[in-house]
Amino acid sequence: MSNWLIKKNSFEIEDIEKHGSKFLLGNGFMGYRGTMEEYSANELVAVNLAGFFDLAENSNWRESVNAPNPLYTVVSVNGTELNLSTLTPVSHCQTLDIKNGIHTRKTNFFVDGINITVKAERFVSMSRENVMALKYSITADKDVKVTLKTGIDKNIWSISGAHLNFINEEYNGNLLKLDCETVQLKNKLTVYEAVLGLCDIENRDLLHNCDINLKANTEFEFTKFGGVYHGGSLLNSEADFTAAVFAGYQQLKAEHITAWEKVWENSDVIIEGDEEAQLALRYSIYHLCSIAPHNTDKCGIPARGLSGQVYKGAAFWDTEMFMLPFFQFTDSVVARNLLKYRVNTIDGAKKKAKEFGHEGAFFAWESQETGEDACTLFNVTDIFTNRPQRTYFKDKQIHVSADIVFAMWDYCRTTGDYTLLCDGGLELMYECLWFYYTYSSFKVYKNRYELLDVVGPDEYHERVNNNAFTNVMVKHAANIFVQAIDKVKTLNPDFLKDFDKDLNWAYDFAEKLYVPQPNEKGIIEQFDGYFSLEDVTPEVLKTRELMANEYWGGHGLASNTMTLKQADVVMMLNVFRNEYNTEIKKSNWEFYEPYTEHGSSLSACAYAIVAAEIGYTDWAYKYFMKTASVDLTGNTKQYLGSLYIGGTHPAANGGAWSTAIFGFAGVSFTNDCLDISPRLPSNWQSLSFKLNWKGEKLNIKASSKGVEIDGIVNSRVTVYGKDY
Ligand code: IFM
Repeated sequence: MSNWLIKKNSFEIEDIEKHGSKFLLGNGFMGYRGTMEEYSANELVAVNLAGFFDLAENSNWRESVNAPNPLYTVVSVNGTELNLSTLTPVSHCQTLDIKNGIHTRKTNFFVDGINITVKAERFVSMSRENVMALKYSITADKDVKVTLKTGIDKNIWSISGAHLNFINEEYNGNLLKLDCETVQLKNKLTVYEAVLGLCDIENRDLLHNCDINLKANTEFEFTKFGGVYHGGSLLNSEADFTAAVFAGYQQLKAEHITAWEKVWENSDVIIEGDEEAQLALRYSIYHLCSIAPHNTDKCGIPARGLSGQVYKGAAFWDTEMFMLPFFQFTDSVVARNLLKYRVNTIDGAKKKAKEFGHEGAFFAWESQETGEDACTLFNVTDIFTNRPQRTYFKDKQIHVSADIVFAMWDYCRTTGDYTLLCDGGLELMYECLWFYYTYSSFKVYKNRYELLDVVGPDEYHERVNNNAFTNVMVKHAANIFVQAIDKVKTLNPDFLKDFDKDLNWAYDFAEKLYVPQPNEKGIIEQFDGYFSLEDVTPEVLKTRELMANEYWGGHGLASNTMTLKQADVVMMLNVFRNEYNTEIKKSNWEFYEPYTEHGSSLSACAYAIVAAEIGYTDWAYKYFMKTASVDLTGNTKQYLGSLYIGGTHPAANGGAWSTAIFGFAGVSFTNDCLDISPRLPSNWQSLSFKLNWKGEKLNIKASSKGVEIDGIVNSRVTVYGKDY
C-alpha cells in the first residue's frame, strides 16, 4: 500500500456518488468532484465554489453554487459514447495522488470490436486558484475514426435548482468564455476553457464536436485548461487565464506540485509502524488542506468541504471546534483567515440575536457570506408524513458563539498573535458575551445565571436546560473575555480608550454562571433531567425503528431516552482536557459511550481523544480509525430523514489530526507551556509532526523511547510535565 495513493481498480455504478467525494480535488477556492470527464449532472459533477452563494427560484434555502464544468470531454465511436456510467468497461482504474493533488483515470472500453483506452490526468491548481488543467488521451488497437466532444458543460449538479443565468458565450481562437450571473443577487461568474493539441480549434462552440482519425496503437493526446472567476478575480480574469494556458500543462503541473510540497512541509504527520493509519491520517490532512481558504478571509469552511452543496455550503461550529486546531498549529495564515471571517460577518450575528429577541452577537448555525443564518427552522422532513419538521438548531444551538470566542483565544495564545484582538476580535468577544448575558436567566434564589431552553451538541435532545457543554463553553468564553481585556491593556492600552464599555456585568456573569458538576459517581449530567429519561441505548432504539433513515431527534425515537446523537459531555471533557482529572474523564467516558449513536461524524474523535488520555488506547485507536477513514470508506449516514447529507467530512478530518496530536502524542498547552506526553498505540513505533508554537516551528518525534524536539525553542516545553 502506498501511503500517498488512493486507488480503485474496478467500477461499480453505485459508487459514483461516493467516489465523487472520495476522489475530490480542491484548492480552497473550488472543489472538483471525483467524477469522470464524460459525466454530467446525473453523475453529480460539480465545481463547487467556496463563499459563492445563491437562492434558486422556488427554493427554501440559499446554497453554494456549482460552476459549469470546463473539463467536460467525451469520446464516441460509431455513435456510442464512451461513458462509464452507461457502458460497462473492460477495466477501469481511478486514483488520487494526495501528495500532489492529482487525479487520474484509465478506462478500457470494447466497442464494435475495438479496444479503446481513455486516460486522463487532472488537477485543480494549488498555485493559481482559479485554474484547473487536464491531460487527456485516447488509444485504440485498430485504426478508427472517433468523435470527441469537449468544451464547457452547463449541465452540472445542483441540489435545490438552477443558480445561474447564462448571459454570454464567446469563442476566440481556442478560448471559450461563458459569462454567467446568479439568479438571486446577479453576481457574476465567468468560466473559461481552452484546448491545446486538438485537430480543429477554430470556430468552436460551447460543446464542440471534432473527428479524430486514430491510428492503431498510437496514443492521441491533448491538454485542456479551465478557469473559474468571480468577485475580485474577475477583473483580470482573461489575462490570468491566458497566462495559465501559455504556461502550459507541464509548467502548471510543476508549480502545483511545488505548492503542495510546501503544504505538506508544515502539515505532514508520519506514523511509523501502521500503514493503514498513515494513509487515513494523510488523507484527512489532504482534505483539510484542499479546502482551506488560503487567500481570503471572506469565507469559512463548509461542513461538507467543497464536495458539493450539502448543508448549503455553510460553515458550522465544525470549523472552530474541529478544524481550527489543525490550522492554528500548521498554517496560522489560514487559521487567522477563518477567524477573521467571523469578525467580518458579525453584523449577521447581531441581526440574528435581534431576530430572536436578544442583543449582542448570536452567530449563525449555518453561516454563508454575510453571516446571516442559512439554517431553516424546518431542517428535516418527517418521512412518515412528508411534512417539514420543526428543528431548533438555528434558534437554540447557542453554543456556537462561545465556540468562536474559545477558538479565537486558543489561536491567540498558541500562535502568539494577539493582534487579532484589536482587529475586531475583542469586539466580537464582547458582543458574544453580551448575547449570552441577555439570553441567560438569573435565578435570584440560587444566586446564579442559567442557560435555559437550548440545544447542545447532542441534537436529539432539543430545548433542554443547562446543557453542560453549553454552560461550560459560555463560562469559559466569559473568562476569556476578561483575560483578553487584560491582554489588550498590556499590549495596546490606547486601543481600550475606544473600547469604553462598562463591564461589571461581564465579571458578574463569568463568576455566577452555573456549571453542572459531577455527581457522587463522578458523572456530569448532560442537561437538567437527563438522568431520568428512559434508559435505552442506540441498539435498542434501532429495533424500534419503523422505517430506515427515520429521524431520531425532534419528537423521534431518541428524544425521551438517554440515547444521544453525538459526543456532548465527552466533547466538553475533550475541549477542557486540562480541567477535569482522569477519574472524571473515565467515569463519564464509560457512562456516555454506550448511549452514543455517533450519528454525526463529529462524535468519534472526541471519544478517541479522551480515550487516549485515560489510557484506553485500544478504544482510542478504534475511534481514531473511524474518524480518519470516514471519507475513505464512505460509511456514514447519507440521509437525515429524506435529506441528503453525503459528501466529505472535514470536521472528522480535523478530529483525526487532533486525535493523533492531542490524543496519541499527548500535546497539551497552558498559557506559557507546551507539554508532550505520548501514549501511542502499541503498533506505532513513532509519530512525527510539526507544530507552530508561538511563532516557532517545532519538529517533534514521539516514540516509546522518548520525545525528540528539533527547532529553536524559546518558550517552555515540557515532556510528561517535566522541564528539560
Ligand atoms: O455541526 C454538525 C452538527 O454538530 C451535527 N450535524 C451536522 C452538523 C454539520 O457537520
